[in-house]
Amino acid sequence: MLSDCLRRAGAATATVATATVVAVALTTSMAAAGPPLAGSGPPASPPGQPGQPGPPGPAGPPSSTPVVSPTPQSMERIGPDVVVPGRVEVVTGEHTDGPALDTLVDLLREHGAGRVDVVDEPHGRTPLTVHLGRAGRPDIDAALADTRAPDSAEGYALRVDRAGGRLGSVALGGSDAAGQYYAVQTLRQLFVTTDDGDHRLAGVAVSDHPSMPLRGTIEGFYGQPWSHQDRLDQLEFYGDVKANTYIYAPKDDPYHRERWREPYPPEKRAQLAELVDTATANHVRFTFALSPGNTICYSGADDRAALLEKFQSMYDIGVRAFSIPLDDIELQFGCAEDRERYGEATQATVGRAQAELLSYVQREFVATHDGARALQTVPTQYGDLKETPYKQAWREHLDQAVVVMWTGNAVVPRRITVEQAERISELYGREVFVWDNYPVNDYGNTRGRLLLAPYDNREPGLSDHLAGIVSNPMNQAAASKVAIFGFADFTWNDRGYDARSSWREAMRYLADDDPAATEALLVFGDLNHLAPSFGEPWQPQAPALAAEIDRFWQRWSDGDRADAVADLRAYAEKIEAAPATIRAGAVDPRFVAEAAPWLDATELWGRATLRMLDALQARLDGAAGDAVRLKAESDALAEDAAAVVVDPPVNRWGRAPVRIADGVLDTFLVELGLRVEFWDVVGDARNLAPAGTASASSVEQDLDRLAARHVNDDDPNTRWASGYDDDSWVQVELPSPSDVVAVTVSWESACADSYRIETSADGKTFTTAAEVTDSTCGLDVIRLDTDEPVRYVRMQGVQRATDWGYSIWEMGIYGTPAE
Ligand code: 14T
Repeated sequence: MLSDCLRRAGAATATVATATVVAVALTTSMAAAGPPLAGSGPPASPPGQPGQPGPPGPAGPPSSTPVVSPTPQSMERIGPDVVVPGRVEVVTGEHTDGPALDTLVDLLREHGAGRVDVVDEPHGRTPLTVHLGRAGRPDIDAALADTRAPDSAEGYALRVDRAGGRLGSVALGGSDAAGQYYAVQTLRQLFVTTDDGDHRLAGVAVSDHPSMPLRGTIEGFYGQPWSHQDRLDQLEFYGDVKANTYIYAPKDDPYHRERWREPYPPEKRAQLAELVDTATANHVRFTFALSPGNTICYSGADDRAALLEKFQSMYDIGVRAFSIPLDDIELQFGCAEDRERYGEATQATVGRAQAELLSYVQREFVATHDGARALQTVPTQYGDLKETPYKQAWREHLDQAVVVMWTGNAVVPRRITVEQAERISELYGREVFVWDNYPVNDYGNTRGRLLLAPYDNREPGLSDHLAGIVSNPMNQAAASKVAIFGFADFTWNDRGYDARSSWREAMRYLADDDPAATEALLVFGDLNHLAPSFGEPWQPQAPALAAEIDRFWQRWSDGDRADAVADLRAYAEKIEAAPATIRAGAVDPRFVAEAAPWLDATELWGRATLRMLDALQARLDGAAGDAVRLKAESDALAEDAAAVVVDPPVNRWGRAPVRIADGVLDTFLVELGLRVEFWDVVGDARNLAPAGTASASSVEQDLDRLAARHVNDDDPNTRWASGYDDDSWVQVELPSPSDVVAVTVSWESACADSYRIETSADGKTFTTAAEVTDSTCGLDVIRLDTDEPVRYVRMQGVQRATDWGYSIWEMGIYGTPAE
């Protein structure tokens, strides 16, 4: 339903009836004012991490302890920083991990060690010795002193100590190879460069291990799959953030889904082989997924053989993890053989056929192939918590080793709780693996959006009940890193996770530690904060900006107008400047390229805001003519901003207008513009609608969450929706008769092809104040020219744009109560 009406957004022209529809195609739909965020404040130390300077010592001045992401399970300052000298000895052993050693040597070289000697025995010939290998090796144990080495998989202990050696020693002990690699990844974040350019390592002890065994992403979206270069870049990134899983499952790779039986052509196969090698070098498990569900004969010998053959070809290039997702298919049988064996297709029979196929692959392939990990799968019922005959069949017939995925209690869940995790474990008879549909932007409500909000609303303690969590990311790979960084942090240490501080760290990572670029990314991320779902958004749009705007109005109504304007100007300047700062060179170039249309729009919205503040200031200074001219300039900039489109499209929704801070910044500019234009009429009054009482001809399915009152509740996250009828209406009764100069209608995707704005003094006789036939299906601004004060303002539908009813997030009524 979304595509129908948004197709026309941006193409609106003004129709003159008794009023004018402003043609600015503000493609607003929804947003929410959220709580202020710590985004622009100083970084908070995540729980369990010291943020205070360490004790001073002769080896170097105290530094504040660096923030390490993912947040370690335990990290403490044990002494002063340790100088990195020009020559360092790295002691290795039989079990030292290759990628860990390579990364370590590179890091030391980048941080002042011109010469790195890799040795088998400690010689002590250099002023600093680094020990790398399995915990338990005598030299490592000695250098770890009392720092405990965890024995769980992927765990490690790290100690940077002034004692030992002339300058000190560094111990990196892993419980396994991956643990060693993660010790080095933590060490990477402990380098401190002093003002004189000297390199030091923070004197800390870390004892760490992941809370969840499976962490990473599933490339599982519809639309253009990631490019080969995207994937190589992602795998390196996963190594940095201690994610160990990448599941290859792009819906639109034909060899993955529609033509699953066919072998990959040689070039594709060679690329996959390179991905496998790169994954291995970063301690990531390349997991190959095949989705045969649309055409497979579950019990057929030929199809079973074809499946194993495809897996074998992947095993041959080094793949050791496999998945068979069965999502988004019909529960039916495609061959007579299945019907003969299981009977007519029902939840129970198809469920059993699927479970038997999966058990067969686990038994005949996984169990017979050296090093292969447990088979993974996605059930067809992946997004609910109901007991069904399907799930019962899986419990009864699915091999206990097979790992089952689940997306939460919806395809895009608002939250995931411990209680839900316990319930789904019972239903599928094992700990499940979460396929989390964030920040994926392949469905209608994500049209025109980059999803840059932090990963949030997943309950601490989930690690006690889950096999792991993976992110289904956006078609834009590098922009997905903002969210994936949070996933990596949460799955490593769910109890230590803080969404806001992790978000800041994600931006710092993308900005290569550049402070100005980090701040610019935080401002930009806020403008792209809305996280949609199949229903209402689960994360609000632009919470930091919304808080600034709230403050503005507060001060405005307190009479502190000049300060209100000045303060908001400072934030608008940050918005306008953010794109140039992001493009200045420090930020991941892939991110910059993907975000280009959103950066363009951000700059224009920033300029439109500054120009509107100029207009307001001019009006405050009594320069009415200047104010009107500046307002017109702002309107033109806003129109340009709203006209920026994503092109060329990688997303399933195709060419689309970009959405930035919608429902927050566009509505604010409209409100300021009306104030400038109708200065004498509007006076101090703001939107009159929230003080009124709404009613409607009907409510979709009589659902309370879609009731009329949501049209004027001042919450852009909630909406009214009508029954499926062209004649439906919604109205607001104002507290007293008022002179109304404009009405705004913020449409949800179920918008109108044509409608009227009607007014009434008594609620019985209505007069047409405007006829709208060119709705933006976004934010319509309708000026009224009423002779008499009105009490009622009604949106009277004429023709719907979709098969649904009419749906409006917010209706605004601007004017002033009559004398
Ligand atoms: F397998 C599942 F876990 C899953 O989430 N499957 C798809 C996934 O590929 C897609 O990226 C995601 C978000 O759109 O949702 C699932 O696909 C849909 C798409 C729909 F339009 C599921 C239901 C829909 F109505």
